[in-house]
Amino acid sequence: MKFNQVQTQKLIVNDADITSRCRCINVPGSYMIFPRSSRVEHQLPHFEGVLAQVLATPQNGAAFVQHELLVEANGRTARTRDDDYESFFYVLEGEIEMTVGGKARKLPEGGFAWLPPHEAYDFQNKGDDRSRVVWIKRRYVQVDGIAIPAAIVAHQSDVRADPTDTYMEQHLTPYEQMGFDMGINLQVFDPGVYFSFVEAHVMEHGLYMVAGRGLYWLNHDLIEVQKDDFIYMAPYCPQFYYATGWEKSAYLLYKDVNRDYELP
Ligand code: UGY
Ligand code: MN
Repeated sequence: MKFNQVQTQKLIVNDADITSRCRCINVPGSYMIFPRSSRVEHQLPHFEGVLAQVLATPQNGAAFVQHELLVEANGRTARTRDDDYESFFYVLEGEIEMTVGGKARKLPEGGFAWLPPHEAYDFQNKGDDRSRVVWIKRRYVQVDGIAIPAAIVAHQSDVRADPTDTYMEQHLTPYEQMGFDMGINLQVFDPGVYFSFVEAHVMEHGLYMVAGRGLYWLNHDLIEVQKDDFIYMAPYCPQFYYATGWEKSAYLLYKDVNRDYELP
């Protein structure tokens, strides 16, 4: 709460064009652009010293939940968690120490963890500075004959980068394995690189810009995006990315994968 209160006061004092400069866009059923400057935090049960910016939920049509957690110095899970959901954590800034299966691991910037449902875990920020952590969770869809994968705790630098037709991609969850229904990748673009076609697909996306800037074309709207923006894309939203600026741009992308669809 402190964070945005400070920002809001600055805008009120200095500027008379607050709404015309607003970059937050919500097109229900299609997409949402959610920059940090428009976010409001709240607390979640059983965390201490942690504020959550809620990015995607069933409230905006998503079949997953995505938060940005602001973990203050000494902020932590207040008790060992054992969630019904599968979870993915990615450190945007700072460091947390995460304990999974009784083993503590430091997760610095770029560190991540994927946890199957009911994997007990704790985390704590043992540093002096605030950490920022993306947390994505969803209900795991178990399939007869396909084993639930074991937890992964790693760093993005451990993961191979593969070229696609135009950009580089790292699978932080190895979703070429059918046990994973949560596809998480890092997509990295040199300036000037763009998709080779307009994508449209049933999978939804939670997209977090981690570096650089670009133009996102979403359902025929062209929007400038930059580091720290969150984008939600609904199923079938037509999408095209064009990397601009002078440095590489990159984003962390959630997509639902590897499962068939139920009929009503
Ligand atoms: O794989 C994807 O769906 C990905 N290329 N989409 C995106 O980056 N918007
Ligand atoms: Mn896509």
